[in-house]
Amino acid sequence: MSGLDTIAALATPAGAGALAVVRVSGPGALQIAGRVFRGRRSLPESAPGCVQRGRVEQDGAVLDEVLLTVFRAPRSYTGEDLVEISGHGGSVVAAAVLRAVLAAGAHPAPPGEFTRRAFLNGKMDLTQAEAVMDLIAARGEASARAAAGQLEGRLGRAVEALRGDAITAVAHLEAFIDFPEEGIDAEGGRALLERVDRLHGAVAHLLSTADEGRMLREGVRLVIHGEPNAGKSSLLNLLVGYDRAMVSEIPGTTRDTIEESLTLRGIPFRVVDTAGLRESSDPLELEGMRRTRAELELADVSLRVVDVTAQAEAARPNAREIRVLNKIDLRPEWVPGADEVAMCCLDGRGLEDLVAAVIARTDLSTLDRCGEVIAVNERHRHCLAAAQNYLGEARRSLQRADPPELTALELRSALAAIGEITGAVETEDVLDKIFGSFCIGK
Ligand SMILES: Nc1nc2c(ncn2[C@@H]2O[C@H](COP(=O)(O)OP(=O)(O)O)[C@@H](O)[C@H]2O)c(=O)[nH]1
Ligand SMILES: [Mg+2]
Repeated sequence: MSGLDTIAALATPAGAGALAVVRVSGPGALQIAGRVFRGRRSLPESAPGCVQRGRVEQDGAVLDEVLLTVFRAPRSYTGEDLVEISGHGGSVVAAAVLRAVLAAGAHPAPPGEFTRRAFLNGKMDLTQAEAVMDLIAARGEASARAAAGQLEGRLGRAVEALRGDAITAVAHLEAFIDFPEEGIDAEGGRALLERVDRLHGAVAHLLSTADEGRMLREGVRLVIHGEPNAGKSSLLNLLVGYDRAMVSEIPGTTRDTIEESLTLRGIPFRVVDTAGLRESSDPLELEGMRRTRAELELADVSLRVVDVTAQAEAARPNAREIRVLNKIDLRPEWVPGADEVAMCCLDGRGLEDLVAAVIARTDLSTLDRCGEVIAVNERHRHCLAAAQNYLGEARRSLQRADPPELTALELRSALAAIGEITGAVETEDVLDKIFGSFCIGK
């Protein structure tokens, strides 16, 4: 689709609601909306930011009474002329308004097209465009706050700062390339090495937020495991608040893993109940146990459920594991140790302690912190990991005292990988930096 098309789509969810908003964006937005809208003033002449009441009509029939808002390029979400038609939120009426706009000359917008145009028109960088999607998809308040921070530009600014440093380093090297007879002197080499090291550290720091980013976006993987009959399925049911998994006194009831989504104190989780681990020759149970082990490999936090009435097993310390001493109602004298929580899944005793312990293990402990957190996504992680590799190569190249062209090659690759995060183009910037900060003509 060319950028010159005018696109339209329903911006609110399908179904009955108070309002439905049809968005129209592109050079023909006002003309097209003007063909279906009957208000006091003609749309193409209306002032930016103006809201008008009127009717949407098609072939002389009134479809809806609406409020229409006009945004003029470049001061709109997409950076193009944009019209928002706010009508009644019935699925039939909203679809009819959209059809009328399409019949008047707009093209149906593909998914994400409004935000894609906002990026192409420089209204936001790529991390902000991604944050729009994250904010909409957020399943917990913590995720929403982190996404709002990214939308506001927090990650974009951090990446731009990295890029600025990388550009300076490249510019520094370019100066040596321009005067090859002099080579990189010892002091210049040391300064460059320090700069590359700092950059490497900053990239590593951003990279270290990838786990938090995944947990906030996809949910923390919480895996419940333990011996048969310990009360694992009872715990899952207690956490999700309804009888999701079958519970019985027959060991081996849960054969397959069962996964459910839930939110605890604003943090999204994916809770997995698993088949108990024990000696067995039943092929179905063996497959269930294989799945249990596979889930444990992926767990962010695991809950080892122990039946306090059964033989106590030796505790194996594990930073990501919490021991749940279940059936405490049958052994009220039992006192939990560190990294242990006493529970009764029948009446929910200990649940608050368990939730607190789980959240403490996620590193996302407080919502306030999530408001400040920079948590990169998988794409950013990929770019940062590439940048880290190139910076490592650049470092080795400097230490070997390679010709500056070779080191510059690695640094430029790092710069490109970093620039990919925000969608920036780097070559012009490098040239600007060189001419701006070095006295090449000297
Ligand atoms: N007294 C008592 N019984 C429990 C408790 N939690 C689970 N049970 C019982 O223990 C049995 C096994 O529970 P289940 O959740 O199926 O265990 P799983 O095999 O680990 O999934 C069932 O009969 C439950 O009702 C508890 O806290 N106290
Ligand atoms: Mg079970």
